[in-house]
Amino acid sequence: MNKRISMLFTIAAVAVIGATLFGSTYTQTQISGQSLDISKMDANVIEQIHQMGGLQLVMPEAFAVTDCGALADTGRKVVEFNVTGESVTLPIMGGKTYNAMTFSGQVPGPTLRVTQGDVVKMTLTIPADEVTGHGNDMHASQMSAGNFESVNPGESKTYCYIAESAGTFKYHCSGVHLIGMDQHVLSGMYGIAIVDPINGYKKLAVEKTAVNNGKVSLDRQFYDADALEFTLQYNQLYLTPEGNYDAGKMFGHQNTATVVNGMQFGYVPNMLHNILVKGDANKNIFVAQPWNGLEHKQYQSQLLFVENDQHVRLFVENQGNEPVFFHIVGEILDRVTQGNRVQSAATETWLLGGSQGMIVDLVFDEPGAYAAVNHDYAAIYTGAATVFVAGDPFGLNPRLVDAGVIPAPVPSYAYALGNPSDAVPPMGMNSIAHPAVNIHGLYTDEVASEMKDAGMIPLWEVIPTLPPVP
Ligand SMILES: [Cu+2]
Repeated sequence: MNKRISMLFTIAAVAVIGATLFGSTYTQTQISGQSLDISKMDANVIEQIHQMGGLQLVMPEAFAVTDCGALADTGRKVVEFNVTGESVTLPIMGGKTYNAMTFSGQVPGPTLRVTQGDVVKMTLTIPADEVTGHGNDMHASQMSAGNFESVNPGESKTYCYIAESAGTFKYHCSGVHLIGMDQHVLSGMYGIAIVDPINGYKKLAVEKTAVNNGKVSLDRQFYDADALEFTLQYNQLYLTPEGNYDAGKMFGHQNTATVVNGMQFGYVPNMLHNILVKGDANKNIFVAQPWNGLEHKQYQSQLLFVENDQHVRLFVENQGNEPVFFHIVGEILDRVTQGNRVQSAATETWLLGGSQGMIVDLVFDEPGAYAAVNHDYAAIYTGAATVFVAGDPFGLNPRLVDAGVIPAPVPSYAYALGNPSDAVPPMGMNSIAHPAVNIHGLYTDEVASEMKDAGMIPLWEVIPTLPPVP
Protein backbone atom coordinates (compact mmCIF):
# COMPACT_ATOMS: atom_id res chain seq x y z
CA MET A 1 0.00 0.00 0.00
CA ASN A 2 1.56 3.36 -0.92
CA LYS A 3 1.76 6.08 1.67
CA ARG A 4 -0.99 8.30 0.26
CA ILE A 5 -3.60 5.54 -0.04
CA SER A 6 -2.55 4.25 3.35
CA MET A 7 -3.15 7.67 4.91
CA LEU A 8 -6.50 8.08 3.20
CA PHE A 9 -7.54 4.64 4.42
CA THR A 10 -6.46 5.52 7.94
CA ILE A 11 -8.37 8.78 7.89
CA ALA A 12 -11.47 7.18 6.39
CA ALA A 13 -11.47 4.36 8.94
CA VAL A 14 -10.98 6.75 11.85
CA ALA A 15 -13.66 9.07 10.49
CA VAL A 16 -16.16 6.20 10.44
CA ILE A 17 -15.24 5.18 13.98
CA GLY A 18 -15.17 8.85 15.03
CA ALA A 19 -18.62 9.40 13.53
CA THR A 20 -19.97 6.49 15.57
CA LEU A 21 -18.23 7.45 18.79
CA PHE A 22 -18.76 11.19 18.76
CA GLY A 23 -22.11 11.49 16.99
CA SER A 24 -20.55 13.46 14.16
CA THR A 25 -22.81 15.29 11.74
CA TYR A 26 -21.10 13.74 8.73
CA THR A 27 -23.44 11.88 6.42
CA GLN A 28 -22.78 8.59 4.62
CA THR A 29 -22.10 10.50 1.40
CA GLN A 30 -19.43 12.55 3.05
CA ILE A 31 -17.49 9.56 4.44
CA SER A 32 -17.43 7.34 1.39
CA GLY A 33 -14.09 5.64 1.95
CA GLN A 34 -11.07 6.53 -0.15
CA SER A 35 -12.85 9.24 -2.16
CA LEU A 36 -12.93 11.34 1.01
CA ASP A 37 -11.63 14.84 0.24
CA ILE A 38 -9.47 15.92 3.16
CA SER A 39 -9.59 19.61 2.08
CA LYS A 40 -13.35 19.71 2.79
CA MET A 41 -13.11 18.30 6.30
CA ASP A 42 -13.69 20.29 9.46
CA ALA A 43 -10.39 21.33 11.07
CA ASN A 44 -11.62 20.12 14.49
CA VAL A 45 -12.14 16.64 13.15
CA ILE A 46 -8.62 16.57 11.73
CA GLU A 47 -7.34 17.61 15.16
CA GLN A 48 -9.53 14.97 16.77
CA ILE A 49 -8.09 12.28 14.48
CA HIS A 50 -4.62 13.50 15.29
CA GLN A 51 -5.29 13.25 19.02
CA MET A 52 -6.72 9.77 18.66
CA GLY A 53 -3.42 8.60 17.22
CA GLY A 54 -4.94 7.17 14.06
CA LEU A 55 -5.84 3.61 13.24
CA GLN A 56 -3.34 1.82 15.48
CA LEU A 57 -4.72 3.33 18.65
CA VAL A 58 -8.33 2.57 17.85
CA MET A 59 -8.31 -0.91 16.38
CA PRO A 60 -7.09 -3.39 19.07
CA GLU A 61 -9.95 -2.73 21.48
CA ALA A 62 -12.42 -3.13 18.67
CA PHE A 63 -11.16 -6.69 18.03
CA ALA A 64 -11.04 -8.59 21.32
CA VAL A 65 -10.23 -8.43 24.99
CA THR A 66 -6.54 -9.27 25.39
CA ASP A 67 -5.95 -7.78 28.82
CA CYS A 68 -4.67 -10.51 31.18
CA GLY A 69 -6.21 -8.86 34.24
CA ALA A 70 -9.66 -8.62 32.65
CA LEU A 71 -9.54 -12.19 31.32
CA ALA A 72 -8.47 -13.70 34.66
CA ASP A 73 -11.87 -13.10 36.24
CA THR A 74 -14.17 -14.15 33.41
CA GLY A 75 -14.69 -17.73 34.62
CA ARG A 76 -12.52 -19.14 31.85
CA LYS A 77 -9.63 -21.46 32.66
CA VAL A 78 -6.31 -19.62 32.38
CA VAL A 79 -3.43 -21.77 31.07
CA GLU A 80 0.06 -20.37 31.54
CA PHE A 81 2.58 -20.97 28.77
CA ASN A 82 6.08 -19.93 29.81
CA VAL A 83 8.88 -20.17 27.28
CA THR A 84 12.36 -18.76 26.85
CA GLY A 85 14.13 -17.67 23.67
CA GLU A 86 17.64 -19.12 23.46
CA SER A 87 20.34 -19.66 20.86
CA VAL A 88 22.02 -23.05 21.37
CA THR A 89 24.23 -25.48 19.47
CA LEU A 90 22.47 -28.71 18.45
CA PRO A 91 23.59 -31.78 16.49
CA ILE A 92 22.75 -32.54 12.89
CA MET A 93 23.17 -35.75 10.96
CA GLY A 94 26.76 -36.63 10.07
CA GLY A 95 28.25 -35.81 13.47
CA LYS A 96 28.22 -32.05 12.97
CA THR A 97 26.38 -29.30 14.84
CA TYR A 98 24.46 -26.21 13.80
CA ASN A 99 23.60 -22.89 15.38
CA ALA A 100 19.98 -23.35 16.41
CA MET A 101 17.54 -20.85 17.82
CA THR A 102 14.99 -22.37 20.20
CA PHE A 103 12.05 -21.90 22.48
CA SER A 104 13.21 -23.32 25.84
CA GLY A 105 16.28 -25.12 24.46
CA GLN A 106 14.42 -27.58 22.27
CA VAL A 107 13.25 -27.98 18.66
CA PRO A 108 10.29 -27.89 18.23
CA GLY A 109 9.40 -25.72 21.23
CA PRO A 110 7.15 -27.14 23.99
CA THR A 111 3.66 -28.14 22.83
CA LEU A 112 0.85 -26.13 24.38
CA ARG A 113 -2.46 -27.96 24.80
CA VAL A 114 -5.68 -26.22 25.83
CA THR A 115 -9.42 -26.58 25.37
CA GLN A 116 -11.37 -24.26 23.09
CA GLY A 117 -12.47 -21.26 25.19
CA ASP A 118 -9.49 -21.34 27.56
CA VAL A 119 -7.37 -18.24 28.11
CA VAL A 120 -3.72 -18.65 27.15
CA LYS A 121 -1.32 -16.54 29.20
CA MET A 122 1.92 -16.56 27.24
CA THR A 123 5.15 -15.30 28.82
CA LEU A 124 8.32 -15.10 26.76
CA THR A 125 11.55 -14.53 28.68
CA ILE A 126 14.86 -13.76 27.01
CA PRO A 127 17.91 -14.56 29.19
CA ALA A 128 20.27 -11.62 29.76
CA ASP A 129 23.16 -13.40 27.99
CA GLU A 130 21.14 -14.19 24.83
CA VAL A 131 22.64 -12.68 21.67
CA THR A 132 19.41 -11.34 20.15
CA GLY A 133 15.79 -10.47 20.92
CA HIS A 134 12.94 -12.89 20.11
CA GLY A 135 9.15 -12.72 19.83
CA ASN A 136 6.27 -15.20 19.78
CA ASP A 137 3.46 -15.06 17.23
CA MET A 138 0.83 -17.65 18.24
CA HIS A 139 -1.46 -18.51 15.34
CA ALA A 140 -4.08 -19.80 17.80
CA SER A 141 -4.69 -16.18 18.86
CA GLN A 142 -6.66 -13.45 17.13
CA MET A 143 -5.33 -10.06 18.18
CA SER A 144 -3.22 -7.16 17.05
CA ALA A 145 0.20 -8.18 15.73
CA GLY A 146 1.68 -5.49 18.02
CA ASN A 147 1.58 -8.08 20.80
CA PHE A 148 4.15 -10.23 19.00
CA GLU A 149 6.89 -7.61 18.96
CA SER A 150 10.42 -8.72 19.80
CA VAL A 151 11.49 -8.93 23.47
CA ASN A 152 15.03 -7.80 24.33
CA PRO A 153 17.65 -9.86 26.21
CA GLY A 154 17.11 -9.65 29.96
CA GLU A 155 13.39 -8.87 29.52
CA SER A 156 10.03 -10.68 29.68
CA LYS A 157 6.73 -10.07 27.98
CA THR A 158 3.28 -11.50 28.71
CA TYR A 159 0.11 -11.43 26.65
CA CYS A 160 -3.24 -13.18 26.97
CA TYR A 161 -5.79 -14.40 24.46
CA ILE A 162 -8.82 -16.64 24.28
CA ALA A 163 -8.25 -19.80 22.19
CA GLU A 164 -11.53 -19.43 20.31
CA SER A 165 -10.92 -21.89 17.46
CA ALA A 166 -10.14 -25.60 17.79
CA GLY A 167 -7.33 -27.20 15.80
CA THR A 168 -3.54 -27.37 15.49
CA PHE A 169 -1.80 -24.00 15.30
CA LYS A 170 1.78 -22.95 14.74
CA TYR A 171 3.65 -20.55 16.99
CA HIS A 172 6.93 -19.01 15.92
CA CYS A 173 9.47 -16.31 16.62
CA SER A 174 8.29 -13.00 15.28
CA GLY A 175 8.75 -9.25 15.56
CA VAL A 176 8.56 -6.25 13.26
CA HIS A 177 11.85 -4.93 14.62
CA LEU A 178 13.53 -8.32 14.48
CA ILE A 179 16.07 -8.65 11.68
CA GLY A 180 15.97 -12.05 9.96
CA MET A 181 12.76 -13.60 11.30
CA ASP A 182 13.19 -16.30 8.64
CA GLN A 183 16.53 -17.23 10.21
CA HIS A 184 15.00 -17.54 13.69
CA VAL A 185 12.06 -19.68 12.59
CA LEU A 186 13.92 -21.91 10.13
CA SER A 187 16.71 -22.43 12.70
CA GLY A 188 14.23 -23.92 15.16
CA MET A 189 12.01 -21.26 16.78
CA TYR A 190 8.65 -22.91 16.22
CA GLY A 191 6.15 -25.12 18.00
CA ILE A 192 2.44 -25.90 18.10
CA ALA A 193 -0.61 -25.17 20.18
CA ILE A 194 -3.27 -27.89 20.17
CA VAL A 195 -6.72 -26.49 20.91
CA ASP A 196 -9.10 -29.37 21.69
CA PRO A 197 -12.75 -28.85 20.59
CA ILE A 198 -14.88 -27.75 23.55
CA ASN A 199 -17.21 -30.74 23.07
CA GLY A 200 -14.38 -33.22 22.47
CA TYR A 201 -13.30 -35.07 19.33
CA LYS A 202 -15.73 -37.05 17.22
CA LYS A 203 -15.92 -40.79 16.81
CA LEU A 204 -13.92 -42.09 13.87
CA ALA A 205 -15.69 -43.88 11.01
CA VAL A 206 -13.47 -46.12 8.87
CA GLU A 207 -14.65 -47.30 5.45
CA LYS A 208 -14.68 -51.11 5.19
CA THR A 209 -16.68 -53.63 3.23
CA ALA A 210 -18.02 -57.04 4.18
CA VAL A 211 -19.39 -60.04 2.35
CA ASN A 212 -22.80 -61.28 3.45
CA ASN A 213 -24.55 -64.11 1.63
CA GLY A 214 -22.21 -63.67 -1.33
CA LYS A 215 -22.91 -59.92 -1.58
CA VAL A 216 -20.26 -57.26 -0.92
CA SER A 217 -21.57 -54.25 0.96
CA LEU A 218 -20.42 -51.31 3.07
CA ASP A 219 -19.42 -52.20 6.61
CA ARG A 220 -18.37 -48.94 8.32
CA GLN A 221 -16.29 -49.45 11.47
CA PHE A 222 -16.64 -46.94 14.28
CA TYR A 223 -13.94 -46.10 16.81
CA ASP A 224 -14.35 -44.20 20.07
CA ALA A 225 -13.06 -40.59 20.08
CA ASP A 226 -10.22 -41.53 22.46
CA ALA A 227 -6.96 -42.01 20.57
CA LEU A 228 -3.22 -42.61 20.97
CA GLU A 229 -1.70 -39.31 19.84
CA PHE A 230 1.52 -38.08 18.21
CA THR A 231 2.80 -34.76 16.89
CA LEU A 232 4.81 -34.49 13.67
CA GLN A 233 6.24 -31.09 12.69
CA TYR A 234 8.00 -30.62 9.36
CA ASN A 235 10.72 -28.08 8.66
CA GLN A 236 13.85 -27.54 6.56
CA LEU A 237 17.37 -26.47 7.43
CA TYR A 238 19.26 -24.12 5.11
CA LEU A 239 22.85 -24.24 6.32
CA THR A 240 26.39 -23.40 5.33
CA PRO A 241 28.96 -26.22 5.79
CA GLU A 242 29.86 -24.54 9.11
CA GLY A 243 26.28 -24.89 10.38
CA ASN A 244 25.16 -21.29 10.00
CA TYR A 245 21.87 -20.18 8.45
CA ASP A 246 22.21 -19.58 4.71
CA ALA A 247 19.64 -17.06 3.45
CA GLY A 248 20.78 -17.58 -0.16
CA LYS A 249 19.85 -21.25 0.07
CA MET A 250 16.48 -20.28 1.56
CA PHE A 251 15.69 -17.90 -1.32
CA GLY A 252 16.66 -20.65 -3.75
CA HIS A 253 14.60 -23.25 -1.86
CA GLN A 254 17.72 -25.43 -1.63
CA ASN A 255 17.41 -27.01 1.78
CA THR A 256 20.28 -29.04 3.20
CA ALA A 257 18.01 -31.14 5.44
CA THR A 258 14.35 -31.97 5.94
CA VAL A 259 13.53 -32.44 9.60
CA VAL A 260 10.60 -33.98 11.43
CA ASN A 261 10.31 -32.69 15.00
CA GLY A 262 13.72 -31.10 14.45
CA MET A 263 15.64 -34.21 13.33
CA GLN A 264 16.43 -35.88 10.04
CA PHE A 265 15.37 -39.53 10.12
CA GLY A 266 14.62 -39.18 13.84
CA TYR A 267 12.14 -42.07 13.83
CA VAL A 268 13.88 -45.00 12.19
CA PRO A 269 15.22 -48.24 13.77
CA ASN A 270 18.33 -48.06 15.98
CA MET A 271 20.92 -50.61 17.18
CA LEU A 272 18.55 -52.19 19.68
CA HIS A 273 15.98 -52.82 16.98
CA ASN A 274 18.75 -54.36 14.86
CA ILE A 275 19.64 -56.70 17.72
CA LEU A 276 16.03 -57.62 18.34
CA VAL A 277 15.19 -58.30 14.71
CA LYS A 278 18.53 -59.39 13.17
CA GLY A 279 20.51 -60.43 16.25
CA ASP A 280 23.27 -58.00 15.27
CA ALA A 281 23.60 -54.34 16.28
CA ASN A 282 25.33 -53.51 13.02
CA LYS A 283 22.85 -55.15 10.65
CA ASN A 284 20.46 -52.34 9.77
CA ILE A 285 16.82 -53.22 9.22
CA PHE A 286 15.94 -49.92 7.52
CA VAL A 287 17.59 -48.22 4.55
CA ALA A 288 18.69 -45.18 6.55
CA GLN A 289 19.67 -45.40 10.24
CA PRO A 290 21.83 -42.35 10.83
CA TRP A 291 21.16 -41.88 14.58
CA ASN A 292 21.97 -45.48 15.37
CA GLY A 293 24.27 -45.85 18.39
CA LEU A 294 23.49 -45.62 22.10
CA GLU A 295 26.12 -42.89 22.44
CA HIS A 296 23.69 -40.54 20.68
CA LYS A 297 21.54 -40.63 23.85
CA GLN A 298 18.43 -38.44 23.35
CA TYR A 299 19.29 -38.06 19.66
CA GLN A 300 19.35 -41.79 18.93
CA SER A 301 16.54 -42.56 16.50
CA GLN A 302 13.43 -44.23 17.92
CA LEU A 303 10.29 -45.77 16.44
CA LEU A 304 6.66 -44.83 16.95
CA PHE A 305 4.73 -47.81 18.32
CA VAL A 306 0.97 -48.30 17.98
CA GLU A 307 -1.44 -51.19 18.41
CA ASN A 308 -3.43 -52.72 15.60
CA ASP A 309 -7.10 -51.75 15.50
CA GLN A 310 -6.32 -48.71 17.67
CA HIS A 311 -7.55 -45.17 16.97
CA VAL A 312 -4.42 -43.10 16.29
CA ARG A 313 -4.50 -39.28 16.05
CA LEU A 314 -1.66 -37.29 14.50
CA PHE A 315 -1.22 -33.53 14.92
CA VAL A 316 0.76 -32.52 11.84
CA GLU A 317 2.14 -29.03 11.16
CA ASN A 318 4.18 -27.70 8.28
CA GLN A 319 6.58 -25.32 10.05
CA GLY A 320 8.78 -24.94 7.01
CA ASN A 321 9.25 -23.25 3.73
CA GLU A 322 8.38 -26.11 1.37
CA PRO A 323 5.09 -27.96 0.84
CA VAL A 324 4.41 -31.21 2.71
CA PHE A 325 2.63 -33.98 0.80
CA PHE A 326 1.76 -36.06 3.85
CA HIS A 327 1.45 -39.76 3.07
CA ILE A 328 1.87 -42.99 5.04
CA VAL A 329 3.23 -45.83 2.92
CA GLY A 330 0.79 -48.74 3.17
CA GLU A 331 -1.99 -46.76 4.86
CA ILE A 332 -4.96 -44.57 3.99
CA LEU A 333 -5.64 -41.45 6.06
CA ASP A 334 -9.06 -42.34 7.45
CA ARG A 335 -9.92 -38.71 8.33
CA VAL A 336 -8.29 -35.31 7.81
CA THR A 337 -9.48 -32.39 9.98
CA GLN A 338 -8.42 -28.75 9.83
CA GLY A 339 -9.72 -26.33 12.42
CA ASN A 340 -12.68 -28.31 13.71
CA ARG A 341 -13.97 -29.26 10.24
CA VAL A 342 -13.44 -32.57 8.44
CA GLN A 343 -11.71 -31.90 5.12
CA SER A 344 -11.43 -35.39 3.78
CA ALA A 345 -11.94 -39.04 4.60
CA ALA A 346 -10.22 -42.13 3.24
CA THR A 347 -7.61 -40.10 1.38
CA GLU A 348 -4.13 -41.22 0.31
CA THR A 349 -2.15 -37.98 0.70
CA TRP A 350 -2.94 -34.51 2.07
CA LEU A 351 -1.11 -31.31 1.13
CA LEU A 352 0.04 -28.81 3.75
CA GLY A 353 1.39 -25.46 2.62
CA GLY A 354 3.71 -23.41 4.79
CA SER A 355 2.20 -22.69 8.22
CA GLN A 356 -0.66 -25.11 7.73
CA GLY A 357 -1.67 -27.84 10.15
CA MET A 358 -4.07 -30.77 10.27
CA ILE A 359 -5.28 -33.62 12.43
CA VAL A 360 -5.05 -37.07 10.86
CA ASP A 361 -7.10 -39.90 12.37
CA LEU A 362 -6.38 -43.44 11.28
CA VAL A 363 -6.29 -47.09 12.27
CA PHE A 364 -3.44 -49.46 11.36
CA ASP A 365 -5.17 -52.71 10.45
CA GLU A 366 -2.24 -55.04 9.81
CA PRO A 367 0.93 -55.66 11.85
CA GLY A 368 3.83 -53.99 10.06
CA ALA A 369 6.23 -51.08 9.65
CA TYR A 370 4.75 -48.01 7.95
CA ALA A 371 6.80 -45.02 6.81
CA ALA A 372 5.11 -41.62 7.02
CA VAL A 373 6.72 -39.41 4.40
CA ASN A 374 6.60 -36.04 2.74
CA HIS A 375 5.89 -37.55 -0.70
CA ASP A 376 8.45 -35.27 -2.32
CA TYR A 377 11.50 -37.41 -3.09
CA ALA A 378 13.96 -34.66 -2.18
CA ALA A 379 12.27 -34.43 1.23
CA ILE A 380 12.27 -38.19 1.80
CA TYR A 381 15.95 -38.55 0.90
CA THR A 382 16.96 -35.62 3.15
CA GLY A 383 15.11 -36.84 6.25
CA ALA A 384 11.31 -36.93 6.00
CA ALA A 385 10.83 -40.65 6.68
CA THR A 386 9.14 -41.53 9.96
CA VAL A 387 8.48 -45.17 10.80
CA PHE A 388 5.41 -46.36 12.69
CA VAL A 389 5.42 -49.98 13.88
CA ALA A 390 1.97 -51.46 14.44
CA GLY A 391 1.47 -54.58 16.56
CA ASP A 392 4.18 -57.27 16.66
CA PRO A 393 5.31 -57.55 13.02
CA PHE A 394 8.73 -58.98 13.93
CA GLY A 395 7.31 -61.74 16.18
CA LEU A 396 9.35 -60.49 19.14
CA ASN A 397 6.80 -61.10 21.89
CA PRO A 398 7.96 -64.63 22.85
CA ARG A 399 11.64 -63.59 22.88
CA LEU A 400 10.98 -60.46 24.93
CA VAL A 401 8.99 -62.51 27.44
CA ASP A 402 11.73 -65.19 27.61
CA ALA A 403 14.36 -62.53 28.25
CA GLY A 404 12.25 -61.00 31.03
CA VAL A 405 11.96 -57.65 29.26
CA ILE A 406 8.15 -57.90 29.49
CA PRO A 407 6.13 -60.28 31.69
CA ALA A 408 3.58 -61.18 29.00
CA PRO A 409 2.95 -60.57 25.29
CA VAL A 410 2.08 -56.94 24.52
CA PRO A 411 -0.10 -55.37 21.81
CA SER A 412 2.71 -52.96 20.79
CA TYR A 413 6.43 -52.53 21.51
CA ALA A 414 5.60 -49.27 23.30
CA TYR A 415 4.99 -51.37 26.41
CA ALA A 416 8.63 -52.53 26.32
CA LEU A 417 10.45 -49.49 24.94
CA GLY A 418 8.06 -46.55 25.22
CA ASN A 419 7.32 -43.92 22.60
CA PRO A 420 9.65 -40.98 21.90
CA SER A 421 8.89 -37.97 24.13
CA ASP A 422 9.22 -35.38 21.37
CA ALA A 423 6.35 -36.99 19.40
CA VAL A 424 4.03 -37.37 22.42
CA PRO A 425 1.80 -34.34 23.08
CA PRO A 426 0.47 -33.38 26.53
CA MET A 427 -2.71 -35.28 27.46
CA GLY A 428 -6.01 -33.86 26.20
CA MET A 429 -9.65 -34.70 26.81
CA ASN A 430 -9.66 -37.67 24.39
CA SER A 431 -6.09 -38.92 24.81
CA ILE A 432 -5.11 -42.53 25.44
CA ALA A 433 -2.04 -42.58 27.72
CA HIS A 434 1.12 -43.99 26.14
CA PRO A 435 2.27 -47.17 27.97
CA ALA A 436 5.70 -45.55 28.49
CA VAL A 437 7.62 -42.54 27.16
CA ASN A 438 11.35 -42.46 26.40
CA ILE A 439 13.54 -39.36 26.19
CA HIS A 440 14.07 -38.50 22.56
CA GLY A 441 14.44 -35.31 20.59
CA LEU A 442 16.48 -32.31 19.63
CA TYR A 443 16.96 -31.26 23.24
CA THR A 444 20.02 -29.95 25.01
CA ASP A 445 21.49 -32.30 27.65
CA GLU A 446 20.06 -29.96 30.28
CA VAL A 447 16.50 -30.43 28.96
CA ALA A 448 17.03 -34.20 28.67
CA SER A 449 18.12 -34.44 32.29
CA GLU A 450 15.02 -32.48 33.40
CA MET A 451 12.92 -35.08 31.55
CA LYS A 452 14.75 -37.89 33.29
CA ASP A 453 14.00 -36.25 36.64
CA ALA A 454 10.33 -36.08 35.57
CA GLY A 455 10.26 -39.89 35.17
CA MET A 456 10.81 -40.40 31.43
CA ILE A 457 12.98 -43.34 30.38
CA PRO A 458 16.61 -42.74 29.29
CA LEU A 459 16.81 -45.77 26.96
CA TRP A 460 20.56 -45.28 26.43
CA GLU A 461 21.03 -46.10 30.13
CA VAL A 462 18.35 -48.80 30.39
CA ILE A 463 19.09 -50.88 27.28
CA PRO A 464 22.59 -52.03 28.30
CA THR A 465 21.13 -53.39 31.58
CA LEU A 466 18.45 -55.50 29.87
CA PRO A 467 19.02 -59.25 29.66
CA PRO A 468 20.15 -60.27 26.18
CA VAL A 469 17.51 -61.42 23.73
CA PRO A 470 18.71 -64.60 21.94
CU1 LIG B 1 13.86 -15.48 17.56
